[in-house]
Parts: sequence; C-alpha cells; structure tokens
Amino acid sequence: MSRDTFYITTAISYPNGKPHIGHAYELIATDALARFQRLDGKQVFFLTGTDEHGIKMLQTAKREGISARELADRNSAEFKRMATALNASNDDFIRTTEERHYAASQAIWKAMAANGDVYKGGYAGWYSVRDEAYYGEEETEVRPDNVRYGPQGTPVEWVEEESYFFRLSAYQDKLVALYEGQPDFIGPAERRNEVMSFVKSGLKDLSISRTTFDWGVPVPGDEKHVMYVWVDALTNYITGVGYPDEKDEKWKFWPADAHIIGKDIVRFHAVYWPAFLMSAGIPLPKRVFGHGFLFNRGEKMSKSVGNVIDPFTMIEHYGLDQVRYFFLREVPFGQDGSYSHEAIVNRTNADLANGLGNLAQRSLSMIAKNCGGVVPKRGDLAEADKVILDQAIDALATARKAMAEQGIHLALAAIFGVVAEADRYFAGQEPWALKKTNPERMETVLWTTAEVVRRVAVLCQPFIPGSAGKLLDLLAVPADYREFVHVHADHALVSGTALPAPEGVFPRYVEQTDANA
Ligand code: ME8
Repeated sequence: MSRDTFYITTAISYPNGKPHIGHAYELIATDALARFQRLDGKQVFFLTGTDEHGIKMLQTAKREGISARELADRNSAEFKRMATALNASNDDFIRTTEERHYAASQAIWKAMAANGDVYKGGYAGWYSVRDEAYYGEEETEVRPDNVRYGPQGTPVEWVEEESYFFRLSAYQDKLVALYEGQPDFIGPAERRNEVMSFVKSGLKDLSISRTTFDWGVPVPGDEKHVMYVWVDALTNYITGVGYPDEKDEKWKFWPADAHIIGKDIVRFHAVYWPAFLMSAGIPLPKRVFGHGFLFNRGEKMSKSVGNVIDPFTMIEHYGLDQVRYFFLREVPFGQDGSYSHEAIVNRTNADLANGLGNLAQRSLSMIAKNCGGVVPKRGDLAEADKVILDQAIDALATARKAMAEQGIHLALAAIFGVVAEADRYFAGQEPWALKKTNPERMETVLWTTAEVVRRVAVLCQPFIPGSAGKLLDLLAVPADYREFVHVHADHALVSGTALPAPEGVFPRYVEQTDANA
C-alpha cells in the first residue's frame, strides 16, 4: 500500500550573513513537524535552503569586497552546517543559484506570461532592500531622522526603472475566495486576518523584474532583466519537487502540505505565491503558517542591533536537545517568544533533567539492581497502572491533533503531562518499599513505569530525536519498533528482555561559577 505523502518547507534564508537563532528556530520547528508525520507513517519530503539572489546579497558582497556568488557559497555552507548541527531531517537543501532552479523559475515565468499576466511597463515606487519588498506610499512614513521607513521598520528608497509587471490586481477576488473557501489556508488566525484586510484594501500589479543589476535569474526572452528576487525565491518550493518536470518522481509531493515561515513574510506566501500559482495553473499549497519572532529577553534580534545569538554556541552550551526542547515547549508556536539564560536553564532542568530524565534513571536503575537487568515481570495490572499506561496512548491522539495545526507546544504539553503524572505514580506506588513487602508487585510497577517511558520516548522523537533515541536504546527497543503505531500496548516491553546498563540521558545544567569554571 502506498503511504500518504506529506510535503513541508521552511522559508529559504538569505545567506547575506551567518544563520542566527531565528533561522534555527524555524528549522527546529519544521523538523519536529516533519519528523512527526514520518513517525506517523507518512512519506515525507522536507525542504530547506538558501535564497541567494537580490540586491541585498549584492550590496553585502560589495561591502565585503567579494562577489555575490562567493558570499552565497560561504554563508550557504554555514546554513547547511547549521542544519546538521540541529539534527534537521531535511530531505534536500536547495540553493536558488542552482541550475535546476533557473529552469523552474523560467518555466513558471513563461507559464504566467502565457496566461497573459505579465506585461512590460515602468516602475516608480518605494523599495526596501532589507525586506526585498515594494511598498505603497501609504505604507511608508518619514521619521524624525528624515528617512522614509516601510511597515517593517526598514528604510525604503525610491526606485524608478523599466520593469515587467505581474497582473496581481486581477487576483484580488480569487484570493479572497481562496481565504474564505479554505479558512485553514493561512495560520494562525491573526495572520489570516491581516492578509485578508490587505487584499481587500486593493491589490496593485507587482513589479517582477529589475534592470539595475544582474544578480538574479534572467527573464526569459529579455535578458536585460533579472527576476525580482521573490519570484524566484517562492519558486524554490516547486523546484525542490522537480518542477517543471511533472513526471519527476518527487512531483507527487506537490501541493505542499505546509509552508512554515516567519510572520514578516506571510504576505509573500499568502498573496503573491498563490496568485503566481493560479496564473501558472499549478495547484496551491494547503497551508501557510507564520510563526512568531524570537526576542532575546524581549528585545528584537538583528545584525544591526548586534545581539545576534549564534545557534552553534547555544547548542554547545546547553546541548542540542535542550535547545530544541526549550524553543518548542516554551514558545507557543505562532506567537512571539523571548529567551534568556534563566528561562532555558529552568525549563530544561525542570522538564528534561528532573522530569523525564529522572523518571527514566530512577526506574531503570531499580530494574538493573533488583530485576537482574532485564525487563521486569509484568503481573496483573492494577487500576493505577492502567490509568497511566492509557494516558500515554491518549497523548498520541492529542499530539496528532495539535501537530496537524502546528500546535507544537500543545503536543509537547500533552506528552510531558504524562511524564508529570508518571512521576506521581512512581512516587505513590513506592516500588522501593514493595521490594520487601511485595516483590511481584514491585516488578509490575517497574514494568509499568518503564513501559510509560517507552511510550513517551517514542512520542518525544520528533522534538528531541537524539535523547529520545537514547532512551529507547536503554529500553532495548529495536530500531524498527519506534514509530507511532508501536506506541500501542501490542508492542509493549517484553518481560525478560535484556537491558543495557542504565545511564543518564539529560544532564542537569549546573551554573558555572569561578570555583567550577
Ligand atoms: O525572509 N525569529 O529570509 P531571512 C523568528 N529569503 N524567525 C525569524 C527571525 C526571528 N528573530 N528572523 C528571521 C527571508 N526569521 C527570505 C525568505 S522564502 C521563499 C524567502 C525567519 O533569512 C523569517 O521570518 O530574512 C523567515 O521565515 C526565515 O527566518 C528566513 O529569513
């Protein structure tokens, strides 16, 4: 039987600088969503990459005295290195300077032109290089510093040149019909409302080519022009699955199930992108989800502010799964979030070291000491055993529902709710006291606890894959018994199975002081 497909993407990042924690956050979250569907039996394709054209790249390269291509090569490698460091399970990494992407971008351009939606004209208007976006005059303001700014707070400049246009104005009604007919197209709801009112306020045709520089995909048939960077950037999502070769084996993944992006670029994904696709006669993605922004203790991070936190340093300092867990559990996905040293330490010590880690360590070391290092004998289950075992099954259903709507923090809350309950169960059953009074019952309690840890560990894999894998190793769960179908009681731990010597999986974070630094 062929499995259902699931296609998910991150935004592709501008490699005009090194990756920062905002990029890491988006990749971690998308990775959790991708891994979840994979473990739930779907055939997943997960794409990330770098967006290498545009005037911003060119300007940064000039400042650094290198070519745009050199800048792209250097920093794209850093983004790839970050994906590896984050244990991201992306199936491909696309660079928009690749040959396959030129072919796809030119093919979609031609399809839009063939549909009568591309015409040549003159452009005069406000452009933000930082956002690589055009804005209407009414969206800009002159501030006391005498500089004009766009709606995202970045400076805009007057641009006047010959340009090709995309007939975006013709898509206003179709887009409104899309948002109304498919209420899930944009998430979360605030983002949907913003887009709706932007589109309802009227759409102007979009300038889609530039002539003042040549760092971009040439416009087919008029090579004096390069495509506006967002035309080629958005196209990456179909390049990645083989467009324009609809016979490509990967084309079956289109339309994408979800584009995961930050809230600042929802307009491009929920207005321009579906309009381009409608024009080219290509099916639309099912959902665009705009996550929130991360702030360092509530302050916006940016290169100019100078408080960019390097994701590599963060991983090294706190541990990879600690960083993954913190962002996924702490920040309600879709809302802005802030992070600080204290918040990371508190959250990971409480939930990972003292929570799941401690539960696993205490039960497994009791098993090693008192049950001959094998999975304990499971006697008749008492009501309390059944309740906690069932709760782990229920957590899968809750997580599944939450993850279908990108409620990553809700899925984790359900899973770690089981850990907290299992902790109370373990303390309440007092297996250490049963050792003398009722050793059979002790074994059943230890079996139940270990089995709950197994179920929780299976469920934790999308979020903290490395540590969840280690827990499953400690429970001697075979590699091909770690999918969500195996959470079920049918695949429970088998009494008598030999277990490896237990070891701690989540070290507690201890503050460095002068004495122990
Ligand atoms: O926008 N917190 O690239 P980019 C959370 N090339 N997310 C953040 C963030 C922060 N502080 N800062 C940035 C681009 N992001 C385009 C995308 S897609 C066809 C082209 C997110 O490098 C941002 O919202 O500026 C975006 O989703 C991603 O990081 C890449 O940002």
